[in-house]
Amino acid sequence: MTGILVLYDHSASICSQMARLALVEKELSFQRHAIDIMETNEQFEPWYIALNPLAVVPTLKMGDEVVTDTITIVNRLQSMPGPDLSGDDTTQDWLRAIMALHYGVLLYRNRLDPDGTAPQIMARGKFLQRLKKTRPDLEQLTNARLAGNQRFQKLLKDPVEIEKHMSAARGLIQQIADALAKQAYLAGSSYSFADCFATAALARFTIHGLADDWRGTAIDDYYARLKSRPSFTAAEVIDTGTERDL
Ligand SMILES: N[C@@H](CCC(=O)N[C@@H](CS)C(=O)NCC(=O)O)C(=O)O
Repeated sequence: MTGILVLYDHSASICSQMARLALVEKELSFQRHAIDIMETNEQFEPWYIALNPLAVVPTLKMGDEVVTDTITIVNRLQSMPGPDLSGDDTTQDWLRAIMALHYGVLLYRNRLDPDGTAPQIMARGKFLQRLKKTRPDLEQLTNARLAGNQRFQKLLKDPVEIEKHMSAARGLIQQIADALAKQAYLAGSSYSFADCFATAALARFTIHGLADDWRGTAIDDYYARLKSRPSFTAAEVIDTGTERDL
C-alpha cells in the first residue's frame, strides 16, 4: 500500500512537467500541491525542506514515503500498477541525457540586460543572501545555492558558454531525430518514460525557438503524436506563449 499520492510541483517547471506526464501516463490518480518557486520561493519553507532537503521541485509523497529527484520519482512509479512504461535498455540513458541539459541557460539567455546580467538571477542572489542571515541552520544549502547562482550568472555573461549549452540542446535534438528514424518512440516501439521526458523537453525547445532545428525530421510526426495524447493537456505541458510566462 502506498497511500494517497501527492505531487509537490510548480506548473511551468520542466521537471514537474516530466513527473506529471509520468503520473498521468501511468494512469495513477494523484493530488497536486503547488510550490511557488518563482515569486515567494516557497521551496525554502522549513516544511518543504523537511520533504526535499535540496529545496527543489518536484517531490512525490506516496503515503509516508517521500521520493525526490525526477528520475528517481519516475523509476519509482514503474513498480506501480498501470501501463508498463519501462521501454528498452536505452530508457535510463534517455532520461539522463534529457535531464542533463541546462534548461535555465536556454531560458535566461533571452532575459539578459545589455551587460549580460540576468535580473531574475540577481534577485535570487539577494533572496539567498537574506536567507543565509535569517536561517543559519540552512547555511550549507544557502552557501551551495549562492555558489550555484554565481556560477550561473558568470556563465550567462559568456557567449561562448551559452553557445556550448545551445549546441548541447541541438545535439540532443539530433540524437532524438536519429532514434526516431528507426523506431516509433524513443526507447522502442511503444511509449515509455523516455517519451514523457522528451515531451517536456521538445515543448520547452518550441518555446525557445528551437523547433526549426527538427523541421523535416521524424520529430515532426513524433511531436504531433505526443501532443495529441491526453497527457499533454492533463499534465499542463506548455509549448506556446512567451518565455516570460515560464
Ligand atoms: N535533479 C533535480 C532537479 C530539480 C530542479 O532543479 N528543479 C527546479 C525546477 S525544474 C527547481 O525546483 N528550481 C527551484 C530552485 O532552483 O530554487 C530533479 O530532477 O528533481
